[in-house]
This record gives sequence, structure tokens and C-alpha cells, in this order.
Amino acid sequence: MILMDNVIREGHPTLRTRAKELTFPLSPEDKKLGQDLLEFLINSQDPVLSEKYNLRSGIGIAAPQINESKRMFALHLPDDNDNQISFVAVNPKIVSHSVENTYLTNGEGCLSVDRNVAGYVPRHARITVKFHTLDGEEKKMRLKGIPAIAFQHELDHLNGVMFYDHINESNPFADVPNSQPIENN
Ligand code: NB4
Ligand code: NI
Repeated sequence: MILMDNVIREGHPTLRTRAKELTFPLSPEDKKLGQDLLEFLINSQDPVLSEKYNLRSGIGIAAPQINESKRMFALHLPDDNDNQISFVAVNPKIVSHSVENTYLTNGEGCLSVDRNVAGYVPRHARITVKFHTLDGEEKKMRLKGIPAIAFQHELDHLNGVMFYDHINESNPFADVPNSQPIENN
């Protein structure tokens, strides 16, 4: 199972590297990598297991964060109607996005960043994405709210981008044009 010791932290070059596309069929190792990423999120949100294994809770994690420079990430979170969103995305792409922006009023954090970096992280409010499942099936879906923000945060990791790269350096809480913020506790 993935533990926090397996998560690389800012300063590690893999976090600033564009990850490589995967080809299908995936190797048994790459399939297990995807399953392990999703399992980590489920464990991290479990009060008993997160306590037992000292896991920071996460709704998303990308393969480069455990030093696997491959275009794969997992998401596990409730959507706005409390339906559980839970999948592993391989070779994910944003095929279109809204003009409208959004951001989390409390900013973002990252399992690879052991410090708070305050400020608004502008994101697309709604996105249409494509990715393949671990079995090679193509998926297309529309995301909004926190699932859309999380998908963009993870896709950034595949491109060597960190959330704070998007924060306005001179004024971290500068108004984000044409945006509807999302309150997150
Ligand atoms: C990725 C997220 C940061 C902003 C917003 C939030 C949490 C992460 C980082 C967008 C993506 C990890 C991956 C949470 C969390 C709310 C839902 C359900 C019940 C607890 C869980 C807590 F844990 N970020 N952590 N940070 N990242 N919400 N929630 N709750 O997931 O670095 O690249 O279980
Ligand atoms: Ni992150």
C-alpha cells in the first residue's frame, strides 16, 4: 500500500517533469499502480486507516507524486449531488472548458507540499474530459465544482505544474475574473 513516505515532496525533479503517455494493454505493474493510487485515497479518507498509517487525506493523487512519471491519476470524492466520483484516469485530456472560472475560497493544498501556500488558484469552472480506464476503455465526461478543480490539479501534476504556480504572486487574493468561488471548509 502507498504510505506518505512514498509521496515525493516539492524540490524533487519528477514533480517538474512532463509525465509519459501510457500504451495499452497496460502492464500488470501499471494496472497495479492505478489500483494502488485509488486505494491510497480510500484509505486516506478512512478515519481508522488514516490514523493507523498516518495518512494525509486526499481526494486526488497523481502517479508522479510517488515518483512514477506516467500519465495516470486517481480521484475519489463526492460530487455536488453527493454521488461518489471514483476513478483512475489514464492519458487524461481536457477537450473543452467553460469561459467561466472558479477557485476554492480556502485555496488548495497538495500532498507533495508540506506547507500552506495561501491564495486563490484560478481554475476552469466546468470541463469536458477524456481518459482511458485501466482496461483501456475510453471515457468522456463533464465535470464541475470540486471534481473539476481536482481533475485540473491532478492533470497539472502530469505536466510538472504545482497549484501555487497559478497564484497571483503580487496579490494572492486578487479578484479572479468571471468566476464563481467555491466554499470549501
Ligand atoms: C488535491 C486537491 C487539492 C485541491 C479540497 C480537498 C483534500 C488533496 C490534494 C483540489 C485537489 C492532493 C493531489 C481533501 C479534501 C474533502 C472531502 C471526504 C471525506 C476527507 C475528504 C477531505 F482531503 N483536498 N486534500 N488534498 N493532491 N478536500 N477533503 N472529504 O486531495 O496533492 O495531487 O474524507
Ligand atoms: Ni497535488
